[in-house]
Amino acid sequence: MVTFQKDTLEYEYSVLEPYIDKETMQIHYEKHHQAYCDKLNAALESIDKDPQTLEEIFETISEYPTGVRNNAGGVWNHNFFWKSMCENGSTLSDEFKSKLEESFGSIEKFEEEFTQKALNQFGSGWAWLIKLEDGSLQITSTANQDNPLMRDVVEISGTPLLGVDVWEHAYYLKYQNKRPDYVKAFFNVVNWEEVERRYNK
Ligand code: MN3
Repeated sequence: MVTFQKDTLEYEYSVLEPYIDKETMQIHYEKHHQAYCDKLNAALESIDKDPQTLEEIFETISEYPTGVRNNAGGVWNHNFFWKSMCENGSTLSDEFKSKLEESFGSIEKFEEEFTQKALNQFGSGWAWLIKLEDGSLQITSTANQDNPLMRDVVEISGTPLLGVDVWEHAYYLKYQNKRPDYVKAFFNVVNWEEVERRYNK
């Protein structure tokens, strides 16, 4: 059986400050993300499937118990989230900027729509920018730790390009109940180079 582990964090906990604080990063990575790994590995022990990758689990997610769905999502989503951010954010290329403008009208409108999705996600979940099969961009959200790659359970499926964690544990220490301030701050640390790399893959 494969033991799933979280990816190594490629930067120090403090580099996303003042937007995402060091303490939140540390607890989020060391405690929350680790807990998803541990619970996923435990949940897989009690079933007779032997998936080799998280994506393999996602492909037929409805055949797995809820514990696997929640925790496999938790492991994948956080690996993805850490790589979606970098110190001071990275610059949007002209090409991808045009792509966003074409899809949403302007960068500001993209940010507005993405923020609205993040704010309207009731309770815990994620807001996403995804790529559909025809190459077009769409903004969506998922509940809990669901992921747009879980085709048989999500409303809109696609390839995730950017995601923001809107569970309270992602922002409560610094922003308390002010999710809008957290999402606004998130845009300062988006790693657009990584987003674009995902789009072109
Ligand atoms: Mn989280």
